[in-house]
Amino acid sequence: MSSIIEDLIARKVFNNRGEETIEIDVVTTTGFGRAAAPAGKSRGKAEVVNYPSGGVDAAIKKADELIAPELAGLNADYQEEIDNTLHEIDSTTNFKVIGGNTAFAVSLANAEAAANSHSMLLFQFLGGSTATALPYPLGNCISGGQHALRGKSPDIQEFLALPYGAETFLEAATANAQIHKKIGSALKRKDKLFTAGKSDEGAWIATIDGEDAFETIAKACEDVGNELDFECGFGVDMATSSLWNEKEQVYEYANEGVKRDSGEQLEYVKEIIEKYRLTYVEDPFHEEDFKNTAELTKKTKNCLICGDDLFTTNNERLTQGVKIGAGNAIIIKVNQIGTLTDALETIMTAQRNGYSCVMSHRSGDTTDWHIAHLAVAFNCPIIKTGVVEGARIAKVNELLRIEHFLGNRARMAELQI
Ligand code: 2PG
Ligand code: MG
Repeated sequence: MSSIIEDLIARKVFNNRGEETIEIDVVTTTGFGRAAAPAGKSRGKAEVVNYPSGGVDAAIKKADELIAPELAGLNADYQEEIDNTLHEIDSTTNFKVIGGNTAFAVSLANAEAAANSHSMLLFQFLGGSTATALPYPLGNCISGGQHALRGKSPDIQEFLALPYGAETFLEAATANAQIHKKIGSALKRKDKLFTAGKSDEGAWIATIDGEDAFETIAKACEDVGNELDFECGFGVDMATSSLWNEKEQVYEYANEGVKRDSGEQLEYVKEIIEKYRLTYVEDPFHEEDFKNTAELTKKTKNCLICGDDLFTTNNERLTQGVKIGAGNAIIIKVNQIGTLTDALETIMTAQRNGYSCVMSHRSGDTTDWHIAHLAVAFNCPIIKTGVVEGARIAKVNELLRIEHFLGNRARMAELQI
């Protein structure tokens, strides 16, 4: 079997928002891999550049003219060499020339082509025989913030179920589906203007405030937990960089009609963690505020404090956070940093320092299911990938296939809350 790259094909496809994105095919002597890039709406400032100037068309041209000839003849098995070649071709630190999404799609398509060349599934190829742990699905049920209409729905971007008591992935996915459904019925009763509208990530959009959202998800998780007889926790992605008013140095909660300075924000987050027994809080402070994130991490128990915009899957930023104890969990979005090798470096730093890795989708996504494999391959205890909507179900269903494939070797990942 040989994994020598024979061809690389780039094309334009669309994501769930109808935005153009790049898809790459890698063809080796005996294998094939395909990957399409996702897109964020609440992007961190430290993320790599998505596309070169000229957008997806320019990216496709770069893939055809610069990347394909360089990769032809290389061995797809050597992921690091492929990813280093992408860095060399680009020559900037933020993938400004070829685009981070181009790097992402090439890197992932290459990994899959290598696995396929050896007749292996991606998670087996990357993770080896010990990759048998399934992640807990962190499922978005109610949208707010930048993922909805500002001021009309909760200021917090995502209200997420985390059924951490489930014994199998199937049980966990079942719980999330039921919680999502119950929340829909509750919103119908609560919100007179409810039209059963959903966000890009398939979470409900309603004209309710934050407190209503907390109470609704708390009740749904409790009820489903009782019915299924295991613990269903929940948490939030506060995505506070989009609430932060740099000039006034306050977080603006437009729906609530409240402004909070950093000290008040710290008190508020502590209060909601205790009041609603949150098990997960993402980006409780804006993306440059490592200090208050560390302060909060010190002051809370039994709750994951997770950095997304804070770390942007960037090893240097994570290292900076580790030094002062900012957070105890990290979102991994490969397209924030560009390549699989870069993301893996960050994952390894996280794991060495006891941070839980949360493999994540983007709000703009396709039916690409690679993150399901990455979560299992790299032993991530959580995957954040929504509950319903095609791009989300593609990942959930792929994890169900992996669990089925593993049979009695499958187990749930160890999650430390
Ligand atoms: C986030 C994500 C995904 P986006 O903030 O965590 O839920 O949103 O992809 O828009 O950055
Ligand atoms: Mg986030």
